[in-house]
Amino acid sequence: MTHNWNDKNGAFHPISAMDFLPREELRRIQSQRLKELVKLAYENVPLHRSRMNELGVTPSDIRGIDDISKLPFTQKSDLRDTYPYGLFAVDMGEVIRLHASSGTTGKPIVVGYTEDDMEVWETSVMRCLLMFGVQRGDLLQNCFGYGLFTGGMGLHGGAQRLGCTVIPASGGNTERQLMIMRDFGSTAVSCTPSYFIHMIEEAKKYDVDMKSLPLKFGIFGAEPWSEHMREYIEANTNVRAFDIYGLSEIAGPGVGGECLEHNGIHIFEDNFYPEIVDPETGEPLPDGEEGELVITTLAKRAMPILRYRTHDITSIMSEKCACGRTVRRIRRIGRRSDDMFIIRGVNVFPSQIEVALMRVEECTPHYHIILEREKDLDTVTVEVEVNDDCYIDSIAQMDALRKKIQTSISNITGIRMTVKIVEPNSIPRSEGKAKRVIDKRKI
Ligand code: DLL
Repeated sequence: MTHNWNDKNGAFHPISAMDFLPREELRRIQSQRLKELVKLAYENVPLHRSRMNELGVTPSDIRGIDDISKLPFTQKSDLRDTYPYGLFAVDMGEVIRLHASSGTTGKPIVVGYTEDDMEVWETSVMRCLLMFGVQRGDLLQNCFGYGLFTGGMGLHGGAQRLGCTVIPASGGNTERQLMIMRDFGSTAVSCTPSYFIHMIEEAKKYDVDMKSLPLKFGIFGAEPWSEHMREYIEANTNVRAFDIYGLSEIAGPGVGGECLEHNGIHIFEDNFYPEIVDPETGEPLPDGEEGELVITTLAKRAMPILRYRTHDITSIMSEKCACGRTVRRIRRIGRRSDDMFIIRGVNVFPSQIEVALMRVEECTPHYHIILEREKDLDTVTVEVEVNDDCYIDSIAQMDALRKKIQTSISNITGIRMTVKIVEPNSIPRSEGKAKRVIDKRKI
């Protein structure tokens, strides 16, 4: 059988062969990798071993990929509780990179990669880029943030491996981004979709005609976005907009991406095995049914992750894709099963804001988080009540307190939020689970 390597866009690369394997061959690889992963995790990570022992499962019970549902789940709280390196399965001497992402409270969660893990990650990003049609010779302006966030370095590594010219622009300074885009002749851009829409708006101000730029590919992810946003982007630029999915705990960007069909996200399931479970019960659901995405890292060694509860709500599309790839797809992620929200690509948990507020003695635990979209950029306002005995009798004192709260929040979340001090008892008290987040954005 000949594989449809070319996938209409002419991008041939041997690495993409993994996207087109016959299903039985893929399952054989998955089974082999799962067995090795479980052994590595059981022998080297106390948390995985004790969880498996609790369920009465040993590595020898895992004979193939069909046995995956016998394994325990891993949650974000497990990364928090073993902070920073408790889930690592190898000596630190083998770990050549660390990244971090938001935890649910004050501390981030830490992820590590061996040299082989970096290859798995970067080749997965590369497979995404090839799927989009990006090739050697393309100039990728990478506006994902560089630093502990996986977005910047992840796209960078994959694009460089492919042989693209990478422009490590990182996020922010839109005027400069537009200048680079025009003067350097970027042919591809990667960033959050909301930031690119902001760039389109700003371009009018700086007299940059987006349609006359050589920019052809838009690589967007790290936050939910809609078909409506894609239409807006494609109508106002010459960019073809692609979705890229990923999460730090599993690798970073490149867990999956869209092909030219724009009908779901192909998951590179030789490296990242997807399952869907009922978010309430954790029971596995069949392909096609909507539930919570659970991912197992089949090929990572520094931090092997068994059945990670992503909290992303989607379903698996197992029908054959017209592009010829055999790796299954998931529907685009539109919502989550927890209260995490994403602001300009940064994950924020209400509990982080609560910790920040509690560090300011004048604050009470009564607060609201209001999310809005102004001029295509997300904004957050935190409304908080202060203690009755907190005496504020001048505007200067009020400003100083607001600033103190703002600093405390940005120290933990990395995001500047507007703070509004509101009258005591003005925030409705709830008998059940308090509704902290009021999301007024229309995504
Ligand atoms: O956002 C990794 C990434 C960087 C993906 C750049 C794509 C591009 P985290 O900061 O750990 O990692 O956030 C992961 O972001 O569980 C989803 O809820 C959300 N997310 C990521 N990509 C998408 C997407 C990076 N394409 C969390 N569509 C995930 C919708 C997305 N949500």
